[in-house]
Amino acid sequence: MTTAAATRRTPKDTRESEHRDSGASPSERIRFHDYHPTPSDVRAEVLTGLSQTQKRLPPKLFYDRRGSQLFDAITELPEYYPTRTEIEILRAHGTEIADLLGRHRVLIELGSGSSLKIQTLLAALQPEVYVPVDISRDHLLDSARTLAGRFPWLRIRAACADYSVPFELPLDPDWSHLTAFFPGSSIGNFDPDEALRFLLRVGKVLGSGGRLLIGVDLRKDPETLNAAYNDAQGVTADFNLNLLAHINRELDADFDLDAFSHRAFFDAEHSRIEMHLVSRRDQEVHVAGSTFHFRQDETIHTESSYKYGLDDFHALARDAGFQPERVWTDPHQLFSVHALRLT
Ligand code: AVI
Repeated sequence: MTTAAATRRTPKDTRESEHRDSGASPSERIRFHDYHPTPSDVRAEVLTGLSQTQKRLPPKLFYDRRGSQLFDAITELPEYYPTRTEIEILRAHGTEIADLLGRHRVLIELGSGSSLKIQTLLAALQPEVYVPVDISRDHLLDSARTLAGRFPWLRIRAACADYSVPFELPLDPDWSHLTAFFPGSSIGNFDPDEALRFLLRVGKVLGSGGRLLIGVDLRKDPETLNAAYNDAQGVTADFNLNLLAHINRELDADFDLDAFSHRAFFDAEHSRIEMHLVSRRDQEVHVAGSTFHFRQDETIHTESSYKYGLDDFHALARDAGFQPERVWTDPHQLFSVHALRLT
């Protein structure tokens, strides 16, 4: 099985605008492919989510430009341990990771997160081509430019895409031995059945022998988890509320940000953090021509962030056809990085 054909969308859905940036030479090494969801896809998803008994909004809508900046700020908070712990693991075991993965032509990154992580990996693996995939166009281009400047030998094929649904990637058919990096425990933002479907899709893209290096947050005491999603500076609250600002702008909605507040808590039964926006009062909100009623204290579920045991994650990976090869953790067992190989 090769490349993206398995997940190709119909031409009608795919609005690809490939171009080489003109100007300075780092830009000449960047090609940009736009498979971003259409406004009507977003509208339908938002209207459906707000029509349910437990109102929901998809977490991918956090990541407009401001949301991506707020997420970057979250990764530097003292309470938010995942990012710095994952970076520590990648640094401490970088040589071993590079030896295991080997040098391949192509490195795909799903959800281009902190540029520190990918820089460590690019330096270790030295691929010819780097394929970052992210839903935030601005963020993707900003980081592609930075990396093209830092790694003069690197070609970049940036894909603006929503990887939470079947997605296409700008891969050449003759590329083999693909390696993908899915950092930051973004796998935890999928419900378990979605996580399985996602891993199956990634497997199809990678093809036989392909490898996935994936960061997974581990189950731990509720105090540490609750603190990580309720930081003292309120950055996570701003990140959560910014989702409403994004919808106001994108879907001509009139959410009053002062009329909602942030709530996050660990649900031990499902082993997940749940993030919600809580309506401070009875109110009506208009979104894309539809009216939604909120009672005081009614919530919108905006994100789940699942925390795995090592064995649970291995079982999930195996169900998706991956063989766990190695796992690295930090001394406090806060976070894990897994090398998986497609059998
Ligand atoms: C991107 N994702 C893995 C983050 C998480 O921890 O689930 C998003 C986040 N939400 C609140 N803080 C960070």
